Amino acid sequence: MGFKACQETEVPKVTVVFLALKDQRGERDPSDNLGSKELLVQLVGVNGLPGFNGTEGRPGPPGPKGDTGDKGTPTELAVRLVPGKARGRVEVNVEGVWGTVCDDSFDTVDGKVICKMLGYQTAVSTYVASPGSGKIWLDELGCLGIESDIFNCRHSGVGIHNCNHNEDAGVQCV
Ligand SMILES: [Ca+2]
Ligand SMILES: [Ca+2]
Repeated sequence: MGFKACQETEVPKVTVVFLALKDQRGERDPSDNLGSKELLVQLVGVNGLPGFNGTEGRPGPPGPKGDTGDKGTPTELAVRLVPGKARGRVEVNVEGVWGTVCDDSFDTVDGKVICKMLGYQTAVSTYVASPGSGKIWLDELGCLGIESDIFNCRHSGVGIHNCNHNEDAGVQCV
C-alpha cells in the first residue's frame, strides 16, 4: 500500500482510459508515447460542448447618400435658322461661335441637309437672307443630300469664303 504502490499498479489502467478519450476525438496518433506526463493532461478533463450562437444583431443605420452623378452634356444643334423656325438665315455653330453660310452654290440640296438636321423633311426653296453678322463659316457648299451634318458636305473650308453678309443664305424647310 502507499503512494508508491499505487503509482506502480494504476498508471497502466489510466493510460488505457486516456487512449479511449483520444479515439473519441479522432485524434489518436499511434506514435504517441504515453507516459506519466500525458496522464496529467488527462486529469484536466474534457471540454464541454460549445455554447449556442447568440441572437442576430439589429440592422445597422442606412449608409450615407451617394454622390450626385455627372451632368449630361446637352447636345446643342450646330445649325439654326434666324428668325426660324422653318424659314430663315442659315447659321452654323463652330466651337460655340455662330456664323452664316454664303449663298454661292447654295441650293435646296444643301438646304435639305440643314432642314433635316433641324428635324424637317426637306428644303423647298433657298433665298438671300437678311444680312447676319460676325463670321461667315461656310461657302461653296456642295452637299449630296445624304449627309447628316452640313459640315460633312463639300465646301471651301470652314471660315474660308469670298462673300459678304449681303450674300447670307436662307432656306425654307418643310
Ligand atoms: Ca464663294
Ligand atoms: Ca450647292
